[in-house]
Amino acid sequence: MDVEAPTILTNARLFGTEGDAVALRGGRIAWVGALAGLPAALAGWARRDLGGRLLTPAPIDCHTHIVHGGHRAREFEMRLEGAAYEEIARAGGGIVSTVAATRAADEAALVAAALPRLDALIAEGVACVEVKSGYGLDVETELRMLRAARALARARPVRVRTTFLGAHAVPKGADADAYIDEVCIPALRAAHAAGLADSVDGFCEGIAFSPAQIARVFATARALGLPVKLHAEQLSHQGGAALAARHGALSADHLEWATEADAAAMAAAAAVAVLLPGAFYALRETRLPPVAAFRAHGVAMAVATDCNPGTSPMTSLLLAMNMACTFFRVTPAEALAGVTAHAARALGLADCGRIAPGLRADLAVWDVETPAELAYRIGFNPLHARIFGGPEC
Ligand code: DI6
Ligand code: FE
Repeated sequence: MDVEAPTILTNARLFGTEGDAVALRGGRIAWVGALAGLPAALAGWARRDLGGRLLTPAPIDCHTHIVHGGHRAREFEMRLEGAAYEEIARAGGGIVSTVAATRAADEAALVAAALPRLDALIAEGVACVEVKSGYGLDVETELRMLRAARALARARPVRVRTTFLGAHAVPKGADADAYIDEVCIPALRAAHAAGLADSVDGFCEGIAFSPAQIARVFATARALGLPVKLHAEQLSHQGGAALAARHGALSADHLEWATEADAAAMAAAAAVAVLLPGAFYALRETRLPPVAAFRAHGVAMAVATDCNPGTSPMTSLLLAMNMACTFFRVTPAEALAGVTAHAARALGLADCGRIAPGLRADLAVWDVETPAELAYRIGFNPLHARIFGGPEC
């Protein structure tokens, strides 16, 4: 929907705030309220009647790996034949097989491969996507992935936040400690120097990196002034959530093996719990993230696709919402807050994710009557219109 000129959206059902009208100007939300109380100064603005449709903040996918080479359909078949994810990873498949495909792709090829995935997200109204590196595992390819991610924001009307994930896997034949010190940290410094990283992530897991190794990456990130986040407690309990909390992380993600104490530590650090039900589904996990503990301790919960070629080849945030409800028992309203306000927090963004004056006019209009309808249907996209505030606003 084009809203270049000052416009008032009327007859809307608003999610997360009172009123039935929203005024937009210059890519920002100028006013929110009941049309009956419209300020006189706005009386002459153009109006657009939304016909009673639901108006929400545009969804934000706050955890993706959409930039990568190749695919892992063969690994999918192997898992169906009984192989475990960790087994495949230890045998040289898994993440490191995507590393080979990513190293072989130039920047244009990475962008071309990512665009259909990005377009699928945009088709569901998504206005902001986080994109991680982590399939290069050498300085040159990690930076190329981040450049490709930045290029996506020039190719489509969408905002991209980049995350350096050099500590994603140990390259074939390498020593984990040596890799962290000799490749990962220098790559992080180079990415920062080139202005390519908005935040820093790691994979704290038995098949990846220990809390001590991640702590070295985090120390560098903090010294560079970059916020951190962490893949934590996905396949086992390693102490990643507590580590993330100690480092003031924006978020800890996955968290199936997180404990009540982890929830308390995350609450104290105001870290968001990013739930990734696509990976839970694809790996046929049974261990549930401690949603009740997150609620009890007041930990904000976000929901994301984790779109990646191995454990979550999913490009639907609506489906992630449905899975978060069905598998994890979050409520539909929590799922919607999880892809809007809490997703923004997980990225450290204060200018989007809510319908409030001054924020970006990144909005989605849905052909539904209630917020619950968004999470309830499976494989159905009720987006009526998407409003993107623009790259510069
Ligand atoms: N956790 C994930 O879900 C992805 N990375 C990670 O650390 C999986 C990445 C992959 O298997 O390619
Ligand atoms: Fe991930």
